[in-house]
Amino acid sequence: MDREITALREEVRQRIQSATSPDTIEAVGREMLGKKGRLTGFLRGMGSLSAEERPRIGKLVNEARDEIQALVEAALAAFAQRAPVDATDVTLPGRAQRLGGAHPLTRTLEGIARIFIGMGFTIVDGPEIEDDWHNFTALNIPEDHPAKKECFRFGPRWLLRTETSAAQIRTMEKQAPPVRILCPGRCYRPDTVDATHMHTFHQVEGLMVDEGISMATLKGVLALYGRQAFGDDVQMRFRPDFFPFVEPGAEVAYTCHSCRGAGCSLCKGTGWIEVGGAGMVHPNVLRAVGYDPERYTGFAFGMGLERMAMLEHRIDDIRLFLDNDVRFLRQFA
Ligand code: 2NL
Repeated sequence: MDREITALREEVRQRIQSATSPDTIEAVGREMLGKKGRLTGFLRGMGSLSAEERPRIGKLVNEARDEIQALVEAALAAFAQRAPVDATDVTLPGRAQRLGGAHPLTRTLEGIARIFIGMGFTIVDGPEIEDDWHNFTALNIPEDHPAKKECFRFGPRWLLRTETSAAQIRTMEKQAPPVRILCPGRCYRPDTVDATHMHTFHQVEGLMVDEGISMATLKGVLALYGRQAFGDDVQMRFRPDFFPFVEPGAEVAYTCHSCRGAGCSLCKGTGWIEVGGAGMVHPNVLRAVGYDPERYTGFAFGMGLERMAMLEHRIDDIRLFLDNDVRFLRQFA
């Protein structure tokens, strides 16, 4: 019995030392000292001892009980003193919260859209997965045109739109003139990627169709846009250009907003910045959407949103817009 009591004391010492929670310590206390506890069991078994043995063993059990009780209490007190691991240090300064911001393309688009909204244009969107008819056929693009091969196709009918004109065709199909819409959106072309070409890019196209719309209306609207976008003293230049969906077609440029026409690195010394193309909507396009070209005329224009943002911020690589590297994006937020 002596040895058993000594072993029990040793076991308690070890278990309390390795205990990781107050609950475990209390459990050890109950296991030893409770009503049916292992140490209490020795007291019950004392009836079978001789009269000489009884006081000696009784003393041993009492000593063991006192030690276990003291160990349990000391260990519990130590736990109570220890700071909880997840405690909050209320004296630490708070973590700074970083504010997000709009993507530079979004900001450039907002600047363009605000000007056209001011002239009565409505913003319209369309699907990025288009069919051959809306993306090409309705736009007077012939079946053998190379552009029809320069696109991401899902089959003979479906493709990723290569321009936002398709959304404008859809608007005209649904709505009779007058039409005055601005169509910004994501477009896709399988171009070889470099600093100025990206497979995924954005266009902003505008369309105005009504009775009596002329090349003069087009020049008036784009001159007004130029003045509001680049300043009152800006000059606009129209040069003949060809797009299958317009006739006549023009390339549109403004005097460089950086050097005011004197020539600098932004305009490559020419004094002019080309921002896009425009023209009078081709009668075949009007017919394709069910408009009578004898009654209605219209103009359309298109510009590349990335190019506009690159000119605005002197960004030299179009790929940055899709990288979503915060070190780039943060500079515009
Ligand atoms: C450019 C040139 C252009 C159009 C887009 C258009 C749309 C319809 C009908 C006729 Cl629905 N035309 N869009 C017209 C001329 C030029 O874009 O350089 N874009 C980046």
